[in-house]
Amino acid sequence: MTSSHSSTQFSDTISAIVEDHVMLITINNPPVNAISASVRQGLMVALDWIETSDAVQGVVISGAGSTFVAGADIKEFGQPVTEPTLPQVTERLAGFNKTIIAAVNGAALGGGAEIAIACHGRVASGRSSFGMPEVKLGLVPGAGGTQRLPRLIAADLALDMIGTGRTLKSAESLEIQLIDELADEDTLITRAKNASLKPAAKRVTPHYDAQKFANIKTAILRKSRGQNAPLKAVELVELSQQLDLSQGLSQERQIFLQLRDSDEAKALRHVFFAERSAKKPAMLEGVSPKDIKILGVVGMGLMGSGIIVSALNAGYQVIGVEQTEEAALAGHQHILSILEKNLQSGRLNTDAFERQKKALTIAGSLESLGVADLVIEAVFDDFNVKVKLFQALDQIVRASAILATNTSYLNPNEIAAATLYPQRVIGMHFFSPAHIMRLVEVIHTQYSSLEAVASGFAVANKLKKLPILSGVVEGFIGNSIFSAYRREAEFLLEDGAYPHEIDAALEDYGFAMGLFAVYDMAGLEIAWAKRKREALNRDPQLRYVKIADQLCELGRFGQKSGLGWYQYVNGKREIDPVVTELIDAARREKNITPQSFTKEQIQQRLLQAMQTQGNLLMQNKIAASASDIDLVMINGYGFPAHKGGPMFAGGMLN
Ligand code: T1G
Repeated sequence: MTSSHSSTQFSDTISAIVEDHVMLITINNPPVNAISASVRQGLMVALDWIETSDAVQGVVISGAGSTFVAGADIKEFGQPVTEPTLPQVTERLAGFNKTIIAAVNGAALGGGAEIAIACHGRVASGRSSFGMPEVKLGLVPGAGGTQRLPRLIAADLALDMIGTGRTLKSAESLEIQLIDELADEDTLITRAKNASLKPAAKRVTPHYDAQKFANIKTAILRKSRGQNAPLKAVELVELSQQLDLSQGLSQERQIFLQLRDSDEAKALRHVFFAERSAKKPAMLEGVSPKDIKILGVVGMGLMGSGIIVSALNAGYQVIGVEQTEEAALAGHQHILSILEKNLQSGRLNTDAFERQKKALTIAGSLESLGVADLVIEAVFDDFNVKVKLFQALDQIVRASAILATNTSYLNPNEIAAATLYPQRVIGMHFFSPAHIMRLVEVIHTQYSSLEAVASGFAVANKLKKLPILSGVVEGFIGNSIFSAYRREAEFLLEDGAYPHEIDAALEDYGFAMGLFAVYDMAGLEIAWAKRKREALNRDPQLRYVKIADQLCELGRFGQKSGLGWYQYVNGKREIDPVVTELIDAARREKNITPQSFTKEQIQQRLLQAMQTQGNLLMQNKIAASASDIDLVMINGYGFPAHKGGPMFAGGMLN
């Protein structure tokens, strides 16, 4: 402990100053004031000091910078535990003999929220937010949150926060009495100090709506899909209404320690840090992106409209272009309907709604794109159509402008090579619906300048997307792995498994929906058209399963035609004996004696297929890392995050 006449340092990350009989403790552990061992030790030493000090009558705890405390230091998980533990710190705060007020100056997440809740009162700024995101890390709050929060706010609201991990803004936190006072930035500390000089408020546990509690519980359990942490979160919040505080806290501790070392928690920690490292690709280190202000989007169909909505939401000026005025108007209507939905759902306030509408210009010709800094094309996925478009744009946009193709399967190298300035061409592969799906594969062609790639990456970040860099190969990272896993699934059909068995194995593993059910939902005809295009060049030596083609030849294109891999009776998915017979016939034709497969065997074969393709993508420098591949499959193809992604699940990152 070091002290100067003004401030005392209780550890590297904990400093304090005494003013007007109040000690103001600041947690300063950049970048987000995570609760490291130094923070815990510093807080305990500070409390020891205060306990014996007559000069101090009240205590205020706040965070340095724009974050209050973003929770326990996730980097410490998996390491040996260093005392004091966070539960010991929150226990001390809650039972302290002088009033302690949390001055919540920003995000109070996980252990950060638990520190604030263990304090005797909370004064927060408009910038503050509260969240218990532990379930997103395969955990439950482990420092009293599951027991103290349901005693501070209504238990149904506590269950919602802890079971979903959602973050509450300051207004809602005040409404539900999670905070006592809302202050603006300048008066936050003063008002907290005043509150700390009063006796700790006597709190009565608010009543809660049992029906709402039951509904929230059902929703959490339904969404958990094999994850353990949400189930434990529900269990602990229920226990908070049955046990006394200390019994509840020891239950929480036990369950927290079990979950902390679980595979689920390790997988979700991997995903957490994978997302952070994907933000800083080595290839773009030190490369400054262009300053993109005006975005052009050509093609205002489903994908184009989604991209435009994301761009408006991110504050860009947007020019939407369609081949004809009617098509442009239709696209405009669709975009307005999405914005109106966002307004009605409260995702947008009226000012933002009006601002976004004004930021969009639509046109029936390309001429209006001369002012665009970046143009993204989302037109029909045909090579000639895209090349003709980019060649036209070459004559319209500035030489410094960037052109991005949203192709899923075409070769961006060949598209770029056909333009005047190939170095300014990149790929930006969005996923449908583009205003909802987070993933964007940012494609660097053999010609792309690093500046162009960095600019596409920066735009995707500003769109609040998860950009992942990919080189050029057919289907880039996501679709090439998806093709490998689909192929293996079709091999499994011939080898003895049926679509419903494979889908059951995938849903058991944690996928929201099995592969064949997804197929039927998306429609079988697009992939069929692609297979027919490829048929001429297909290597006859390679194993090929004809069943999907046979389904399409029979006009079975999926859910919309009522028949696909399954039959849909009154919209309900059912096994179809016609498909079973098609599969049996395919086996007989190839003299394959069907085997029976366990769920685990099916899961392993499909995972192996994804990992093999993943390794190939890394060897060929298409994917920069295995964790990038995991993020693509989790955010674009429904791979369960609590398994960490195919590469992590394959032990390639353990
Ligand atoms: N521990 C360690 N490092 C963290 C961290 C944490 N809790 N949170 C962020 N970082 C690092 C991150 O890796 C990155 O590092 C840098 O900070 C900036 O993060 C007992 C057990 C706060 C909303 O789940 O959600 O408390 O890459 O890029 O976009 O009950 O970070 O620069 O080296 O994300 O501005 C619960 C996790 C923990 C919150 C800021 N807490 N963090 O977002 O920056 S479990 C959380 C976030 C817990 C207790 C339990 C976000 C953020 P680097 P960033 P951002």
